This record gives sequence, structure tokens and C-alpha cells, in this order.
Amino acid sequence: LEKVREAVAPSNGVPIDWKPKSDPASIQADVLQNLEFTIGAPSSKIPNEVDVKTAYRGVAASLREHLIDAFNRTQDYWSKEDPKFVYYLSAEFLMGRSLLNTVQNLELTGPYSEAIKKLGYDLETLVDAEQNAALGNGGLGRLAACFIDSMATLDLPGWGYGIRYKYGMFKQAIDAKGYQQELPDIWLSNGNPWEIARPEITYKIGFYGTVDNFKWSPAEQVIAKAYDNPIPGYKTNTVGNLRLWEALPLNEFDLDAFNKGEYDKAVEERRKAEDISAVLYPNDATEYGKQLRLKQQYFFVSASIQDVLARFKEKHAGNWSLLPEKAIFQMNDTHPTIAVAELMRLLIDQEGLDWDTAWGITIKTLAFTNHTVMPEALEKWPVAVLGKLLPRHLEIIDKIDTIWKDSLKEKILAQVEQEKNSAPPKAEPAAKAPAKDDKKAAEEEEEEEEEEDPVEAALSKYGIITEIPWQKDVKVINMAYLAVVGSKAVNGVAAIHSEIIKDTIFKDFYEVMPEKFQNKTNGVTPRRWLAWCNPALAELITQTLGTDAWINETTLLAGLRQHADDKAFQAKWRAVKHAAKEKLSHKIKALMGIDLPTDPLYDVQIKRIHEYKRQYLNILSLIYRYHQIKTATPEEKAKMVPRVSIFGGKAASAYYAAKKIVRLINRVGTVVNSDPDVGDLLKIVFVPDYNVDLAEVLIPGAELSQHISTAGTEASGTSNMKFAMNGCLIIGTMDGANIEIAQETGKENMFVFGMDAEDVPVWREGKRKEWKDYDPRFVKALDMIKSGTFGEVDYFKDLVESVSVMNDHNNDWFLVAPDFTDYMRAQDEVDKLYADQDEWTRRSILYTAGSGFFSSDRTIDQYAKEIWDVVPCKRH
Ligand code: CR6
Repeated sequence: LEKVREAVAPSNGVPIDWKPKSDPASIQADVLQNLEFTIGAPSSKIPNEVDVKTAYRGVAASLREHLIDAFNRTQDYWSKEDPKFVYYLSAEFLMGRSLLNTVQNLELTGPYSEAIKKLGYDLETLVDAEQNAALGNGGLGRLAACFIDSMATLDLPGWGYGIRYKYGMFKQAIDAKGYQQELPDIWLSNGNPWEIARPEITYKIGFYGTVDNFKWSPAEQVIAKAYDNPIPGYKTNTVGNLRLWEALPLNEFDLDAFNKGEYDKAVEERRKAEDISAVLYPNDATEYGKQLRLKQQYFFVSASIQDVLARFKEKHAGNWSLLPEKAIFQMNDTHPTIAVAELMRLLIDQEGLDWDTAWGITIKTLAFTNHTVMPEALEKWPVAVLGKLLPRHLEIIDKIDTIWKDSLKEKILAQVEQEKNSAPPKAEPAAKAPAKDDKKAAEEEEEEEEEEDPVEAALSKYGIITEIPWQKDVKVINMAYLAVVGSKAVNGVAAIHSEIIKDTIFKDFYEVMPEKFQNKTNGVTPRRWLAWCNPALAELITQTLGTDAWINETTLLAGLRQHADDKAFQAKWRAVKHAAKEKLSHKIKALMGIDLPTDPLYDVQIKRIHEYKRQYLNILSLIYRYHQIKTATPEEKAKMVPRVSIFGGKAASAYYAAKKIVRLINRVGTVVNSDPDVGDLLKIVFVPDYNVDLAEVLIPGAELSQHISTAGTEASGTSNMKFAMNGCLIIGTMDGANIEIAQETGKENMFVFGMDAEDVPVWREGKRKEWKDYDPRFVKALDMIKSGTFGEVDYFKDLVESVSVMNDHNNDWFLVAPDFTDYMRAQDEVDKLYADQDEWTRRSILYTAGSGFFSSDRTIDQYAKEIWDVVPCKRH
């Protein structure tokens, strides 16, 4: 055996017979070989008779060799150099498709395209045969995917850690009546050529059970099995890793039960374990409180931390004080925040550290990103639920909470004293109160005292374990607070958002530890979101700047500014945009059978459907536009600016208001698109099953995009950045990253409207009550829904009322009515500007030129330097 090993691999461990193939002929041979020997296609059918999906798998298998080669070398090198690593803990990684990204990042597109052509296919067709890896809901999951792309590109030692969900984000269909239907996303049905199963890397994860003298005996255990997904950087030979965990039973099968004919019981353990990594939770309000979700969170966090600690121990056995110099875990929102308690548990219970030492290490090894101020998304687990599932963790959290509050006592006592001293002395009662019997008086005094302990009252604001105000006696664990206390740094995801969290959800925490709070404005990878999805624009940019270095150095895009006024350049830019519109129009024809003209303004709003994102505002304005078209004279019609309005996005399955909005858009689309009076003046399309690969066509083809959330609600937004990169103008509120995009591209170039984040609470608290100034156009649009223009009057009744009855405090929380007038003004400006194509194109160029700041390379560089202390480690 030794001899065989030596023949295959020399002593340095690198096999001698694998070399990267970069010329079309050897790639072609490699693909053929993979088709036969990896995929198992019969040689008699290769290449011409294999179907597209099989051909895709053959090509992917061939590329996988390149990936694995560079992946192994990178990981070996990192292991040898032993740099500090960042571990990005995220319940979601919305990767999308991998073929195009892989071939592009490996810089093998030319030879692969040629080789594939010779086999009778074209690259684009094979790219389209891949399923989306939709292991995420939206922005947060896609951000994690952009981040690991940037980490690899910047040669930063780092891994993503998450869950290998069997079913990703549900597939959305729209039925004939306009309703959203949800279908399972069976994304692994054609296999996953990009992952490497690691049956040898497994950890046990416990649940339930009892704690006796700090020792936890779980009643249930499952196995976490690793799958590695190599993540290629661009213009570097670094290939990073995304390690995803699958849940498996500890005991495969109960043969005894089977033999007794108890078939369900025989597989029960398997099913229960597999449930944990079965489905991605949709992020809607009502899904929370589900035990399975907490199980998922603990499952992947425990496996990931155990994995990191196991590797650390191999190298630095016993030297735990070194851990913060070798590892940092970034917790992506509250989903992985049980990590605070899990790291403590492993250090204390498994490794035998004392509490203080473990805590000292923990708060240097964890960092936390907050992604929302929406209360329903800030996870709070009932003590009863967490305590049952993770009894030892509850003990730990309880102790963290106690110590934390104790540490504040002195400070608060001082504050209270100070307040007491500066408060005016109590006035003497004017007349003596009638005498009471002594007992009663004493009781009252006691009660007063109880109510009045000012230190306790002040401390309760900081409680990690608290009561929820609307449900007395139900204690919950505020996971965001646990994360803030247990982390070295806390960051928001856009400048305004990072300020808002300091003033609102974390106000009290910010006051006592301001040094922890930071901002890291989000970013997106310029590879996938400009260079690879918009090759014609990328080519024009490269020609104009004389280099393609902008793909990694996006600040170079600023060089386009000097060409913005050049008419010849504008014409080229416009031609590229027009071609992208054509591609988009073809895609919609293929998906929905709708013919879209390509001359009108292409207006796109794509994102999760949510009241705060205000798709409702958009569709109401379009209803009014429809009314205008219907009542216009021929002369007026001739002056109108034709528009194609495209919507896309999923409504969480239990979010009824969002589902009604989806249906309203579809109903309006059906009526408008079939009305002969309208013609090409207005088309309204709802593209079903919006996902990453659709975004890659929609974004390059868009000319205007809508980011119109109620100010103060959208933490950042990331599609706004993608649109800006692709020269798409924005209509938007001063919310999230829109504010910074306006700074970078020129506020005068954006169609800004609406109340800003400071006005919103003022309006909500006071002004709304007197507010009667409904815009007549708004009233008209609502009347059209009410009178049945789009059918289903009863169904839409509460949607109409939600923005038209102001006396109920919950109504129009997101300010659709009061922002409508200014929104219409901004829309008029859009139309006016579109008539001036040169000016429109000039601005479009300025958007791309100003988008350099929004590369996730910049974001990750900031995280690395300002939070992680992780430096590049590049093999030569
Ligand atoms: N929904 C924010 O709402 C932000 C992303 C990524 C979100 C969005 O504004 O761009 O995160 N928040 O930071 C959460 O998912 C909790 C999102 O995607």
C-alpha cells in the first residue's frame, strides 16, 4: 500500500497527475471523461445525446476538480500558517447558482465556452440548467453570500458556517386568480456538484434532558455532518469555504421496532433528526416561537463552534487564552446568538475553564451584526421553551444576566443618588391627611417602597431575561441583548441604521458601553452583480477605463464620471442598456408569455413583499396612472411617457396583508394589460418566483428601481446597491443605504421623496390623528379598488381600509397615505426626465460611477480591520 501511495503522490502530498486544464481541447476531454466516469452517462450517448441537465453536471464536475485543487491548497496553506480566522455564522446563505460564478472567478470562461460549444451546447444554456441554491429569505442571506465571495477575493482566512437545508426558500407560483401559491423547493433533485460531503466530520448535538450539578445529560442527540462548498476568489488562487451542516440520527434505524411491524417507529428517530435541517424558515412575524427553529439555530451553532474548537485544540491544546487571537465568530443577526451560551458551555463544561476565564475569552471571540429594528424579527425565546430544550444554556444565560446587571449596579446607584440630590425637595402636604389606622398606613408605605426601588427599576431595562409587557408572567430571553452583552462589537448595516439602533432598541446598552457600537454599511459583490450578470456593460466600462481592475477595485468606477457628458459615450451606454432590456423582455416572454415592448421606461421593484417596503404605494400610483390613461384625450396620451412596471417578490406564507398586496398587483396587471385603451402606455407585470437568477436579468435591464420603504424601517437594503452599479436610477426615501447612495451618486440625481426618519415617529404619535388631507388621486385609486375595477371587492376591503381609516392606531402604520403626494411628485419628475434621454443617460452613468463604495470588498475590509483583526493570508 505504501508503494502505491508513493506512486500516486510524492512525499509533499500533491498528486502528480492532476494539472489545471486551461485549453479548450483538454477541457473538452476532461468534460467527456467526467460525463462518463463521474456522472455515469453511457459512453454511447456522449456528448450529443445527453440531456442538458446531465451536460451541466459533466461540466460542473470538471470545474469542481479545479475548485478542489485550489481549495485543498488554500486550506492546507492556511492550516500551516495558522492565521486568525473569521467564522461567519449565518442561518442563511442565498448562493443562487454557481456555474457561471465559478467559471468566471476561476478565469476559465473563454476555454470552457469553446469546449462546451464543441460538445454541442452553449455555456448560457448550461448555466440555466442549474437549480438556485436558495438557502436564504432575502437581503440577509444574500449578504452572507456576497461576504464569503469577498473574503476569498481578499485572501482573508475565513469560513461561512450554516445549515444545508434540504428545502430552501419556497417556490412561488401565481394562479389564474392572482393568488400566491407556495411549492417546495427541491433544489437538490439534480444533485449538487459544488459540495464535498464530509462523512468523517461529524459532531453530536444534544437537546432536552436534565442538568445535575452543572452537568447536562441530553435526552436526545443528533449528528451534524459537514458539507464543504468551495468559494473561489477572483484574481487570486484563494478558495474559501462554506461549511454547511446536515442533521442525521444517532441511530439509523430501529430494527427491533421494524421486526415487530412498527414501521413508523423504526424510522421515527431518523425523521425527527432530519427535520432539523429540512426546511428554511420563512421570515415572517408569525413563525416565531417555533421550537424547531431554535433547534435549528442551536444545531448549526453548536456544530460550528465544536468544529472550530476541535481544530484549535489540535494546534494549541490547552492554551485557551490564545483562542481570541485565532478565531472570531461573526453572528449574522440574532439567529446564531445562542453561540454566546454555547461557547461558554463548551469552555467551562467540556474544557474545564472557570467562569471568569471563559467569559473573558467569549467576549473577545464573538461579534454581532443587527439587521433590523422591526420588533417581530428580534428574537425573544420564552424561558420555558429554551429551558426545556437547552437546560444548561438557560442556567448560563441566567448567570450572564445576573452578573451583567450586578456590574451595572454601582453605576446606576450613583445615577440614582445624583438624580435624588438634584430633584427639588418634596413639598409639604397642604393640609394634614385624615388619620388612618396604623396597620393600613404601614401597608401603604410598604407598597410605595416596593414600587419605588429606583435601582431595580433602572436595572430592569438591561435584563437579558425579561417579561414581555403585553404578557405579564411570561419570561423571555432577549437574544439581541444576550448578543450585545456577549460580543466585542455590535454593528448596524448602514449609517442611519447604526445610529437608529443606538437611539432605540439598544439605547440603554449604548449608554453604558458606547465603545462596542459600530457601523458597517452593507455591500454587494461586484463580480456577480455587475461583471458577470452584465457582461456588455462590464466590457464597455473596461474599454472606457482602459483596465478591468475595477472588478476588484470598484473605486476606479469613479473614472466614468468624466465621460458622463460625452454624447458618443452616452449613446454606447444607452445601447447596452437597451440590449439588457431586450434580454429581460425575452425572459418575461419565456416565463409568462407576455410581450413587453422595449421602448418604454423599465421600472422595477423586486424584494420581499412587506408592508414596510410599500409595494402598495407603488401599485396605488399605478392604478391612478391607469385612470389617467383611461380619461386622457389623444393629445394628452401622446404626451405620456410609456412605462413597464415590473414587480417581483415573495410574501411569507402566513403574512396575509402581504399576500393581498401580491394579489392586488396581479389583478391590476391583468386588467391593465388587457385593456385596449392602454396599449403600450402601461404594462404591469408580476414575475413569479423572484430569486437570485431572475435578479441577474432584472437588474441589468432596469432603468428605474423603487426603494420606497417608510423612513426608518429598511435597515440598509442591498438591491439598491446592485441597481446603482448597473446604472439604474433610484426613486426612494431617505432610508437605509439609499442615503449613502445619494451621497455617492449625488442626491440631485435621485428621485427622493417622503418623510424622513425623524418625521415618522412625530407623525405616528400626533399628527396622524388630525390628518385628513388625502390626496384626491389617492382617494380615486382606492375608489377604483372599492368599486370593483379589479374585482374581488370584499377580498380587498381590509387592504383599502388599512390606509384610509386614520382613527385606529394600527392603521397606515407605514404612512402610505401621507407619503403619497410627494411620491407622485417624484414620479412626475421621473417621467419628465425620461423624456430627456441624454440627461437620463448621464445620470445613469453617474450611478455606476458612484457605486464603488458599495462593493462588499470594502465592507469586508472594514470588518476585517475594525472588528475581526484578521489579515490576508495568500499562498504564492
Ligand atoms: N430583510 C434588512 O431588512 C438589509 C438586510 C441585510 C434585512 C435589509 O434592509 O439590507 O437585512 N434584515 O443587512 C433582516 O433580514 C433581519 C433583510 O434582509
